[in-house]
Amino acid sequence: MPPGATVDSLRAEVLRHLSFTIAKDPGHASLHDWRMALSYAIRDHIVTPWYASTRRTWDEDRKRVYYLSMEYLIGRVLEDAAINLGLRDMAREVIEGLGVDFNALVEDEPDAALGNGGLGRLAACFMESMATLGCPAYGYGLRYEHGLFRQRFEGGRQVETPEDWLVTTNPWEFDRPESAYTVGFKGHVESRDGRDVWVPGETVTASAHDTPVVGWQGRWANTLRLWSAKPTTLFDLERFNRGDYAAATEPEQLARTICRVLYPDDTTYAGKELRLKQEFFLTSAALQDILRRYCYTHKDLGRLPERVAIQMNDTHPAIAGPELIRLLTDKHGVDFDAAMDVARKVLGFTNHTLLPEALERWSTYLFGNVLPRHMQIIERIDSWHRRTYPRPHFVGIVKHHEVRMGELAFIMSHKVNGVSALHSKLVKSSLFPELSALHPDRVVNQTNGVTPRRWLNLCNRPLAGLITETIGDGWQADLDRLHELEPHVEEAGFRDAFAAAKRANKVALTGWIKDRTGVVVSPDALFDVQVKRIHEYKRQLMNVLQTIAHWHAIRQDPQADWVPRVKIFGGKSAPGYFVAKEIIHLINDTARVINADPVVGDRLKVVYPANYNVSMAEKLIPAADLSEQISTAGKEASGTGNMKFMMNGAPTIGTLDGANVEIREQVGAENFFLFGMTTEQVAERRKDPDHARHAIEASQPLQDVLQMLAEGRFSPDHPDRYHGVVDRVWHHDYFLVASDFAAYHAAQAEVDAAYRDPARWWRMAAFNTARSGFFSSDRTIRGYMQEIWSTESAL
Ligand code: B1N
Repeated sequence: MPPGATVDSLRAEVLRHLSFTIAKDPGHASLHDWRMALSYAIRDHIVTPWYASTRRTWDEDRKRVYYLSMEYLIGRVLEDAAINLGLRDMAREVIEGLGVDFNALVEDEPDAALGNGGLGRLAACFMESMATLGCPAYGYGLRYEHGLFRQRFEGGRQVETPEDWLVTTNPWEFDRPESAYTVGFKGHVESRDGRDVWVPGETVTASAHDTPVVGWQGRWANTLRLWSAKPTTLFDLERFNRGDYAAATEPEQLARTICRVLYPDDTTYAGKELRLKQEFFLTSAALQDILRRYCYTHKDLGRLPERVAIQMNDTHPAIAGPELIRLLTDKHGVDFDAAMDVARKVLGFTNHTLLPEALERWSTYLFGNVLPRHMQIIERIDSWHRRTYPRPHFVGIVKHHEVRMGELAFIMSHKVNGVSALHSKLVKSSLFPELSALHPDRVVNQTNGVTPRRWLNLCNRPLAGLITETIGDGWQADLDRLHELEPHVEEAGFRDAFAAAKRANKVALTGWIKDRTGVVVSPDALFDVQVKRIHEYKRQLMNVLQTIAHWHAIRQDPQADWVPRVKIFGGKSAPGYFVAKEIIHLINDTARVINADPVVGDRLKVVYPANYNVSMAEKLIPAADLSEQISTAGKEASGTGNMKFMMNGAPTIGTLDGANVEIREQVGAENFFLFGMTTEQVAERRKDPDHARHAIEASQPLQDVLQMLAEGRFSPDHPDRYHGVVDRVWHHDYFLVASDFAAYHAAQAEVDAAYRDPARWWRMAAFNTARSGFFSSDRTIRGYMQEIWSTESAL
């Protein structure tokens, strides 16, 4: 808690902001006004540690980490900042004392949704952990005017509407118009005095907006610097005077489009010119800012790696390699070989997916048009690498008239990392086999993690309270201490308290589900949750097919001893991803039929609240009994939702994919519902061209489900709606839904058996929490600091 902060002083600060910042009197203030007043009052307490951290970093000439990411999926800020400052309970008391509903005030804040899914949320967790650990760092990103679209269902179909988080003032950002840089596009390259000079055809100005990120207990704060684009010249007065009004506003148009909207695709690559411009805009502004800050106190750019580490979050900012070379050579007169040496010591690259459809490659035509000087530099890097590391069949950066951003990022980095043990192994062996052979020490692993401050302490107050009661305070910043819970797991009293905490969260969620979806569910049922982006490889389809099989079995024998279940789905599809949208429609159609079935009643309900986001995750995950992590082995690079469920005491039903492998290792095989083929078995299985047919013929439940779908049981208004789905399972089942179905169905029966035995179940659940310490993003960040960034904590 900040020294001297009391309920009285905080109340006075809130009232002062209400009067003098918002200019409202308490009798006429709206919920929004109160939220703004409290946000400013809390923000004031961040400024002191923020300023102190920045000062210390300058005074001690510390190495800084720069995290470059096109996405930051932050969620709400107010409660997170308050809890880290130790002011949350005080804030609640102040606000309730003023006659305002604190929960409603917190929920009035829009989510900052500047990301699609796991990759963006990871960046947000990393920012929080770097602040908690006192790692001097800046996050660089784009200040999208519209974050990830809002999802609605119309007749069960996903409909997207624009998101509008900046419509009301964002109290967490500070505009820094003095930190501005020019970013160019297009044009041509000229030779002047033997040096190549890029003369851009278009320019925009990048202008900074800073958000402080405060760590646990307010001991350190870093900066998230988001760029917005401004026209370099307001408009072309000469053209305007000639009467060419449209052309006169072209610079404004370009600037407005660049930061207008987040690309809503997760793990697909579109190849759009605007996306390339966004990526270069972020990267160039960030690098200019980094070099300016370095040159403020240092002269020798050769020693940049001693003070600067830059991490590329996937290939999206991989243009950082050539841009750094350009700035060092063209602007600062460093020679090419020296620049290559510096760049490669400074840059690190994290790969987040093996899916070929996500790997960025630009046509040399488009790339050369938008970034002509960078195209030249990339060709020079490519031939430098071929010369320096000769190899007979080498795959270079430029091939078949395409620039491959993965290879570029690999070559320009001193370390390349995957995001789970399995994924990093596959990065080495299947994604970059040639490059890994040439650079055997380059690929390393850093298994993902999540911040326990938001994903346990903030979102699950009942469980956080129980943990503190049992092992004392301090686990929030030292999550391995959760192991101290293990001896208590054998005590019935502790297990009862653990179950009671879960029940409190489930009761709260039932009310919320009723409000959001109209469906009444019982907190006595097993809450089975699959929340994540909708994608074929994540196999929500397998989950819904199994739900139908389960429904069918209940109907056959309604009086049997069924464990009541609520199947909870959440997630968005990319707007253009037809197959994923069909799966959404199917889940909603299935829910409608099952929830209205009087024979089944409370034994099975299906709910799919629209618009899954960070704030919804904070409600669903603490109330989950079972975590669905059922991707085709080898496809989910890591997953981070899986870690949040584990922390909150929900055992996993899952495949040996991504971080599931390590979750199972940590929690013990007896506390994990494993099923399905391994990565190797998946490859083997695909060799059988009739794998799906063989699997369907061997499973009566699956046959029945596909039959019902084909007959239109879930789409009576449009009986052939799911013919495409059925046909794909039979004939184009690339993600092996059919082949893993029977094992999944059997594992679900295992779950029921475990749930029937409360002592067994709560033991499993509590072990999940007790053994989740490894998945703190603090552990991940320590790994990056030691093995990639060579940097130390300033605390
Ligand atoms: O990154 C997460 C992982 O936990 C997930 O397994 C992985 O799927 C996710 C292109 C991506 N990989 N690639 C993306 C996002 C946006 C985009 O435009 C690709 N997201 C992931 C964190 O490591």
